[in-house]
Amino acid sequence: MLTKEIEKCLNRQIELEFESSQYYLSMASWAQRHGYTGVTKFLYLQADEERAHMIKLFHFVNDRGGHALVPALAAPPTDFGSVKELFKKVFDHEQLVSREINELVDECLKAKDYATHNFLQWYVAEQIEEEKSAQTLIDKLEMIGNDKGGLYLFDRDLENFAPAQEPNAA
Ligand code: OFO
Repeated sequence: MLTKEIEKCLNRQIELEFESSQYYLSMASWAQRHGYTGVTKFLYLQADEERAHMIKLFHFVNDRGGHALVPALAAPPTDFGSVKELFKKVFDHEQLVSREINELVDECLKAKDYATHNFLQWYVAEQIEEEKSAQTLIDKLEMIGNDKGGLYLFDRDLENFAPAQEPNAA
């Protein structure tokens, strides 16, 4: 059974995954409007993944005797400046999520809730992958600089992007 405090923390994480999904969806829309087909595809996939992370939490909370709540969300930003700025925002956002997951893991240890602690290890592993993937894309964009041909190839490469295998289900 979840304690009220851990249930509240997990619902906060649900909100954050939901927010991430909406954020990436808004980025996908921006990229689509600007004709970046590869970036668009990547971001739609990312938005779907974040939604799946949220649903996974929903099931866990309800299975453990809590009540998973659908949060009210503020609308995400709609303008992302450039592809490089956009991916920097993705990286910053993923770092924020990692910090929140770490806090949550810490709360579980304090509450001696080892079941939730164990469940959250999947998210810890997933965050490592997501930070790495955002950092790799930023490194490539740094390399490209202002070269439009380079940006074209970057976008084309992302069209063939296959998301990294997610960690095994907890
Ligand atoms: Fe939910 O994986 Fe990142 O944010």
